[in-house]
Amino acid sequence: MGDAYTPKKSDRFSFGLWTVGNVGRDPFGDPVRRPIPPTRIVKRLSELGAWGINFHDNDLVPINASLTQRNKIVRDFRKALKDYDMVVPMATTNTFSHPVFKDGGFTSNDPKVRAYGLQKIMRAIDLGAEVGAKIYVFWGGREGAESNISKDPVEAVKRFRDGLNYLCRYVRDQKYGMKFALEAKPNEPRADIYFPTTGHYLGLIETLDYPKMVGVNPEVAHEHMAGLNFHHGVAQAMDAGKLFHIDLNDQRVGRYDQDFRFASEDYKSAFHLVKLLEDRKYRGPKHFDAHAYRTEDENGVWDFASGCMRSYNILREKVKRFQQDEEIQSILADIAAQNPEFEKHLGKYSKKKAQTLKRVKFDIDAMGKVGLAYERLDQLLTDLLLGVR
Ligand code: GCO
Ligand code: MN
Ligand code: MN
Repeated sequence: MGDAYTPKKSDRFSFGLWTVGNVGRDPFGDPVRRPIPPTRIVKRLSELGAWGINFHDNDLVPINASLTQRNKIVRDFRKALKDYDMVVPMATTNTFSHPVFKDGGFTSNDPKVRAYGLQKIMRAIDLGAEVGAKIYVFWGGREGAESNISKDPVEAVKRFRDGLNYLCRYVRDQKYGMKFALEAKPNEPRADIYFPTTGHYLGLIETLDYPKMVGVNPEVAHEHMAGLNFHHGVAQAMDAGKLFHIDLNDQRVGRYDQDFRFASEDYKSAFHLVKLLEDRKYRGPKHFDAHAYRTEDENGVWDFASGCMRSYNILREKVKRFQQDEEIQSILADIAAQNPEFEKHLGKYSKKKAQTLKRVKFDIDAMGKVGLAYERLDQLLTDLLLGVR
C-alpha cells in the first residue's frame, strides 16, 4: 500500500529516540505518554519507511546505568537495527538535562564541570562509534546565560573552542572518522545561548584546529525563533561546504520552541527549503527533530512521524512540478538572462577593468523604472503550492 509520497529508505529520513520518544512534558505539565522502548521505536520507524535513528547517550543508556546494563542495552539496540534495517547516522550527548550542566558543559565557569563534560562526551562518542554514527552533533543548549554578568563571553567562546579542539583530536586519535556538526539556537533553555545562529557557528569553525572536520546542523525552528530566513542560512552553509546534517521541523515566529511536525506551519518556507536541498543535491541525513503534539497518544506519535516524511515528499513533488512548469521556467529564464555588455565588467578585478567601468555611463532612472514581474512569478508558485496549478 501507499502512494507516491510514501517514504522509502533511499529518502534518508531519520528521527531521534528523543523525538518520537517525547513524552509530552512541558514547563506547565506532566508527561502525557509513556516512554516507548528504543527497540520498538526502531521497529515502528522502519515499518513507516524511515532510514535512520539518532540518539543522545542517555536516550539509550540511562545516566546511572552500570557497564553490564549498558552493554546489554547496546546489544539489544544493535540487534533491532539489524533486524529492521535501520542505521544510526548521527549521535550526540546530553549535556543539558542533569543539574551538573545547569551553567553549561563547555562554557561552565567550573573546570570540574568542564572536565566531566569532556569525559561524558568522549564516552558518548565511543557509543556513537560502536553503532556506526559518522556525524556527531553538538547542541549547546545550556551553553549560555541568564545573568550576563556571570560569564565573560569572550572566555565562553574560548572555552567552547578548546572543548571542540580537544574532541576533534580525540576522534582522530581513535580513528573514528566522524565529523562534527554544530547546532545553533538563540534561546531555550537558556535566556541567551552562545552561538545563536548557524552563521555564528560558521564563523567559529574557521578558528578551530581542524576546521575541515566540523560543519553545521541548522534547525528550522531555531532560525525561525530568531526571526531569520532559514533557507538563506542553509544556503550559506552549503556554499561553505558545511551542511553536514539538518534538523527539520516547524515553528511559528515569536513563540516558544514548538518543534512541530515538518511543514505543518509554513508550507512556503518549507517548499523553499526542500527546493534548495533537492536542487543542490543534498545527500546528508534528513532528520526530523520534532515531536507530536501533547494532545497525542502513541498512535498520534506515528501519525506525526509519517506526516513529517510525507510532507517532505509532497514538497519534493511540488519542486518537480515547478521545474516542469513552462510558464514559470520561462519567467525564470528571463530573470537569469545574461547581458554580455555588462557581464564583462563583473567578476574578477583588474586595474584595467576598474578603469573602464569607472567611465561607463548608466541611465539609472531608466534602470530603476523596469518592473521585475516577481508578483506574477510568486503567484504562480502560490497557485502551485495551493494545488490549483
Ligand atoms: C532542541 C535541540 C535538540 C538537539 C539535540 C541534538 O531544541 O532541544 O534541537 O533537539 O537537536 O540535542 O543534539
Ligand atoms: Mn530544537
Ligand atoms: Mn535540533
